[in-house]
Amino acid sequence: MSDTTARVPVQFAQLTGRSILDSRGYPTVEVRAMLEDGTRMIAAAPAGASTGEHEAVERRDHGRAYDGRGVHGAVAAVDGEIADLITGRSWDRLVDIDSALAGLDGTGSYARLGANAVVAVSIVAARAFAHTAGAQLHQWIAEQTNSAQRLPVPHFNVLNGGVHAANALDFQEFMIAPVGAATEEHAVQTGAEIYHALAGLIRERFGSAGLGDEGGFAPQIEDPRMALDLLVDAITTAGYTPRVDQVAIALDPAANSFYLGDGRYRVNGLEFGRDQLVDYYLDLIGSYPIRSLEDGFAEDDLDGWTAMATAADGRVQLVGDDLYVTDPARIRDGAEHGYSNAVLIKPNQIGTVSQTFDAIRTARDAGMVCMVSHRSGETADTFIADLVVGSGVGQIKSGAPARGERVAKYNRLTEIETDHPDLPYGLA
Ligand code: 2PG
Ligand code: MG
Repeated sequence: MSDTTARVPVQFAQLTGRSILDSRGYPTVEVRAMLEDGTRMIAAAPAGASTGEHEAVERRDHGRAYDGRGVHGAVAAVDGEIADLITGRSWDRLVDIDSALAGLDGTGSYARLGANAVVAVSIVAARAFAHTAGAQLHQWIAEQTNSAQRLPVPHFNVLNGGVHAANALDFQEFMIAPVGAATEEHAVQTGAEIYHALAGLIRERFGSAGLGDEGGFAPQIEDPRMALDLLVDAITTAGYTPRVDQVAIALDPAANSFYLGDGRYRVNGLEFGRDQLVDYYLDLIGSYPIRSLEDGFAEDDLDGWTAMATAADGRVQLVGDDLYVTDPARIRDGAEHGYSNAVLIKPNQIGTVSQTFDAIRTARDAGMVCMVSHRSGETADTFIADLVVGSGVGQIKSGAPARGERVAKYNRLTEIETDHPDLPYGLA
């Protein structure tokens, strides 16, 4: 973990954990802190479903409750060992707390304390440092990461498939990105209007559709092209222009979930070799206004990543999510090998806020861009909204423009814009 500049010391009087429900109705960890001056703050851990093999490890109880997904062990770690470590002394820097957490855990993956406990503690600590410095969280993050603040292009996940939905669509996420909007407020309005137009089209064509975990619709579609046609129609119906510099499309196929091994994939009932999958993606990119492709290949199919990067030759943003798991070392390696030109940033994949800052710095130093991301299991915590503005990376995905846990982030972005109308909007 790299160094950050010294700030006013923070003293925690109390640190406690609690089990709360996430957006899927499974337990997750909430952490409450009280500072010596009596100020209280709170943070909660999100939870993924399509997780990368190398992510920091959540601690689950594996008992009878909640299908084994209880978090009482993780909460007990916050109330016990972690509170003992953090309370009753003063801390100069967040990185000191985060390093101490890594040391206390001792596993290198937070498997012992639980990454779900650690990330919530680290986020609450970040809030404490911002508060003590008298700064808004996004401003404090800008200072810590030495960034120019920017309001990001939201990538609204409006059609869901893969492991996030019960339909037959193999690709996990079909997103719309109002790249050409003038402001965050306008971007949010654009996303919501297209979402409503899409609801109408789906009602007309399919009668009804379920929802996926991220609030996007999950109609009974199998063919990714049908989903893309729906998106283009919805964008036009809502009165916007489907174009990479206006309302663009972004995909997260999350290819781990349809990887057969040995460079082979199954999409829409068809089997593809890695070169055929490259051609398939290039064909989609040529036919639709797609600006971004995340996890188009499985995390351990590095030849697939290389083939795609070579063939795309910078014409599209290629985002590594499961590939990098927000790990600075993996990002560095990806940059050296040229696997992708972009990195997905999820604090709970790596475990602490300081390591997340490192991941962003590493990507930036390597000339890669970043997109900050929620998880499919979320809470009302809005940390990632401040993270994306403060780090100035210019892109976020937080699901559909509907459902409380998703709009909490978008509403926080427009709140920041209301308070700071001078901040620029758009891609970095
Ligand atoms: C992803 C994420 C978030 P999950 O694959 O990018 O959209 O899904 O949180 O299930 O890993
Ligand atoms: Mg992903």
